[in-house]
Amino acid sequence: MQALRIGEFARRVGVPATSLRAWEQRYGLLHPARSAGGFRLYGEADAQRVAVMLRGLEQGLSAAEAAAAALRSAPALRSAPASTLRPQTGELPLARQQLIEAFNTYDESAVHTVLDAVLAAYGLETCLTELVLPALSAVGSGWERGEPVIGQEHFASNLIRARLLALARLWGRGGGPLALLACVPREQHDISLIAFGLVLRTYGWRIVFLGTDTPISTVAQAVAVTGPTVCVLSAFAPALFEAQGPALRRLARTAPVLLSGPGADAEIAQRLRLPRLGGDLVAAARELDNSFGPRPQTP
Ligand code: B12
Repeated sequence: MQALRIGEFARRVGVPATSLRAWEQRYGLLHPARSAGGFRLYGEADAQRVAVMLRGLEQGLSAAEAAAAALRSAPALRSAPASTLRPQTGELPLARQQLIEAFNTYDESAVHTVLDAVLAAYGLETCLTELVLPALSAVGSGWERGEPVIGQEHFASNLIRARLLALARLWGRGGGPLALLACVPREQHDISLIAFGLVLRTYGWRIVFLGTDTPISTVAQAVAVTGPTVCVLSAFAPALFEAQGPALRRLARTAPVLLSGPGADAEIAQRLRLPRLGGDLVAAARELDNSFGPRPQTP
């Protein structure tokens, strides 16, 4: 996220500028840089501390307690035993190991501690791409090898899903372009779609999220009501898109429809004559913003 003035930053994080200023003055929650003209500029680390603060408030903490938790979250990872920490590049692999270990031992508070620390220290994109999604896939790969990890995998995915949706609070607010996100019928994997929405949000987009296993008729109804800039549909297997071919073609007459997720391969996109968002989800969010996002005004 680029450095932002208070108004735009407030819009991005979904908190009024007056509250942000109060949190900065009272608790030192925000650490703005200064522009050449002396304006305060807020960045990703500030946004993450606000996210941790909001989570604390939602859990019923007082503002002072939530701010303290947000400020504590950054050093938490660094306070791991020195023998197990390598500076800089070693920190994220270690955090990943800690997270997988926390999943495997059903240790909920350890999961939150690692997530809070990495979110505050590295920001959202890195937390998603270097920590959360690889750790989820690693838990899943034990399942692939026939190891008894279904309990751990359910535990991990429920916790992660809840954490990501907490960060998504008010992601529909603001004045940016609107993305309608849904998983196609019979698709239960929505965590990566939520992650995609969170990254897109950092570009100033608004999100309407319909979640797993959504009938295309329901998507069409939501398109009619919300008039999205784009409609991004996700599936982990191409067959799930294939099964909805005619309905997807009809939907594409009402809004730009993009196929996404591991099931959105080039072949199915060509067969259905619909564009797809390829690659990893951070690159996909950037690509979408480049193609459909607001253009700077030319004088
Ligand atoms: C968590 C999980 C679940 C959870 C989902 C929770 C949720 N709400 O999302 C639950 C328990 C519901 C589940 C259920 C099932 N699952 Co599951 N699940 C997983 C697991 C462990 C993680 C999935 C995940 O989010 N990965 C993180 C993603 C982001 O990683 P990725 O695939 O590398 O994605 C990259 C790109 O493809 C792209 N991308 C991915 N998604 C998106 C979305 C957008 C918008 C964009 C732009 C890009 C993008 O970005 C990523 C890189 O940045 C995987 C294991 C794995 N290796 O992934 C299995 C896995 C996906 N599941 C699998 C299976 C088989 C199932 C079940 C059928 C199991 C069963 N017998 O019941 C069911 C039913 C699924 C259904 N009908 O939809 C298989 C899929 C095989 C396949 N290709 O069809 C996997 C790979 C495990 C395996 N090897 O067996 N699962």
